[in-house]
Amino acid sequence: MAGRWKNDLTHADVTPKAAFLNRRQVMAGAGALAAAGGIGGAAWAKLNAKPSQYSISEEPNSLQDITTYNNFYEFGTDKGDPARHAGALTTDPWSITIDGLVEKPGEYSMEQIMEGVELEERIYRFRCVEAWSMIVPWVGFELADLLNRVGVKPEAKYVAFETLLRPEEMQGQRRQFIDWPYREGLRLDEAMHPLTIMATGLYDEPMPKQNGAPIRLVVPWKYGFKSIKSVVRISLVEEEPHASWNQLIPREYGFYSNVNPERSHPRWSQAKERRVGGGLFAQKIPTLMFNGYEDEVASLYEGMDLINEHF
Ligand SMILES: Nc1nc2c(c(=O)[nH]1)N[C@H]1C(S)=C(S)[C@@H](COP(=O)(O)O)O[C@H]1N2
Ligand SMILES: [Mo]
Repeated sequence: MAGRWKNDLTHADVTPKAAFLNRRQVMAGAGALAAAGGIGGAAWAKLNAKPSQYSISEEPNSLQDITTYNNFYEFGTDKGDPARHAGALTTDPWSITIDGLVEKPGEYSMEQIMEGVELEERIYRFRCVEAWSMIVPWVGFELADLLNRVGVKPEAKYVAFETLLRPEEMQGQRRQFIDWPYREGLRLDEAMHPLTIMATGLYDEPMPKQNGAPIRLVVPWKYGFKSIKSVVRISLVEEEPHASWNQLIPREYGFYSNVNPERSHPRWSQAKERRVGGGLFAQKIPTLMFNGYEDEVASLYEGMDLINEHF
């Protein structure tokens, strides 16, 4: 049996989905095999992420879709640019500066951040503001875990995030249409919500560079641009922080940017979305309130006008 389960599956594998399903079966059977002396260690399991109650049961997009159709403007604005150019990014060593209203500010290396962290697989819907969507099997941990480790001071109301600024490696940063570095922000309760993760991988492998290696935010009930990639700074602050798209075109991209089929973008409807990989003639599918996470997050916005005021 061991011979059937190859441990060298790569991104270029025949069908990424089949490879993924194989690996899941392997992981499920691994304990039994190891006990029987069949396999000495989980050599194939790269991240060994545990399943999560927060995963949805929809079938994930292929690794091919997820790694070749990207928005990462630091590497260009074409959907294929990140896959072409993000290889230039040095992701090791890496550190995140955590500062502002925290008990233990500092520059934390990736190793320190990952110390004792139990990675989970989170299969989430991912909905871009441009009205396309995917299902992504992220691997990561709750941002709340990290924030609790550094200790959030009571005055903190928001969390600000920044991407790396390194135009030598990020060729898109040599053009100044975004005020680099890319920045995003969340209200503290949004940041502490269990659905909000720092992702360090997908398909049980380390994060591909075009998807925001080595560590990026994922907030599944908000439009994709809130999920900032390749994070190097997390600041706990009192005031609503600067967010790149909100600052660039505030009329179109609100600070909250919760997925909302009832609030059109000024230039297009948000009622439906195109599932990437569905083929040219696939029907658009209805967009769900809070991207399908309404039961979990609607209470965060009670009493707020999400159409005119806090979109
Ligand atoms: N630093 C940075 N983060 C970013 C972006 C970006 O251009 N730069 N694009 C955002 C947008 S618009 C989307 S839709 C998602 C895309 O994530 P993906 O390529 O992993 O699907 O990343 C978001 N995070
Ligand atoms: Mo996006």
